[in-house]
Amino acid sequence: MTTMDTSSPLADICNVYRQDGFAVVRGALTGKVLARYVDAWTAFAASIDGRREIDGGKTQIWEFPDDLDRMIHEPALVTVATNLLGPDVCVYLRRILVKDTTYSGQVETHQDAAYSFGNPDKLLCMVALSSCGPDNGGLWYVKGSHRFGLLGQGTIDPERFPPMETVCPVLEPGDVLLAHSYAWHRSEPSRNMAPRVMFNIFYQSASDGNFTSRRAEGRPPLVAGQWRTDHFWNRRLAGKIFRE
Ligand SMILES: O=C(O)CCC(=O)C(=O)O
Repeated sequence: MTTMDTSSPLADICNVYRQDGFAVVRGALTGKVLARYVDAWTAFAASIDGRREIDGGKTQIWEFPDDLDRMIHEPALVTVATNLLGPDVCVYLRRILVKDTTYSGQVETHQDAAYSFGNPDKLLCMVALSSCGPDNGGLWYVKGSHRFGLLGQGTIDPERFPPMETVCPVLEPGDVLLAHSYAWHRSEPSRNMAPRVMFNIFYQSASDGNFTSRRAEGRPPLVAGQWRTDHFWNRRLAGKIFRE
């Protein structure tokens, strides 16, 4: 397994991201900031008491309190996003991806760009709120796979492509896995059922007003710069755009 240089400055991390399609920022959130989010998750998880929607073969939590949602504005994350996407950045989606004793299944190799809308140049941030690794169903990414561009929906068979290394970065709370929305990834069943909690934010250029949110939002949250569009579409609340 490839290990990342934990002392890389942001520029180096961005270069690894461009080269491999993913990279890790160690300790992006630390101290009281991190503790606030971990506590907010712990309180929220207790309040929903294991009740989760299994959606698309995985546990995705789309609705959660503002004290977790606030993470989309964290300067450490927004700084990475502006470095990779330019000065004007908004949020395409945010959700919490969980594996634990309630759900511990696997997700086959795919790319997220095939399931999202608007500009595919989206930056996925997976902020670890627990330890995440191969033993508890962590994410495996295929190095360089983003270079094949948009392949469409469904399971991708890496055997049909030239050999590429697949790695499962081990994350500790506060670490962030960055990934391009073209990057192929999968997750294996949890072996030890220890909670694997990732707060997942998709950032995109603020020239793109497509988004998906269950909140009553007319436009996605702007986290840096200014709007570069006045066309907004919340796929989840606004419904289908095609006649059947
Ligand atoms: O939660 C997981 O293990 C996988 C999630 C994922 O790959 C996705 O939603 O694109």
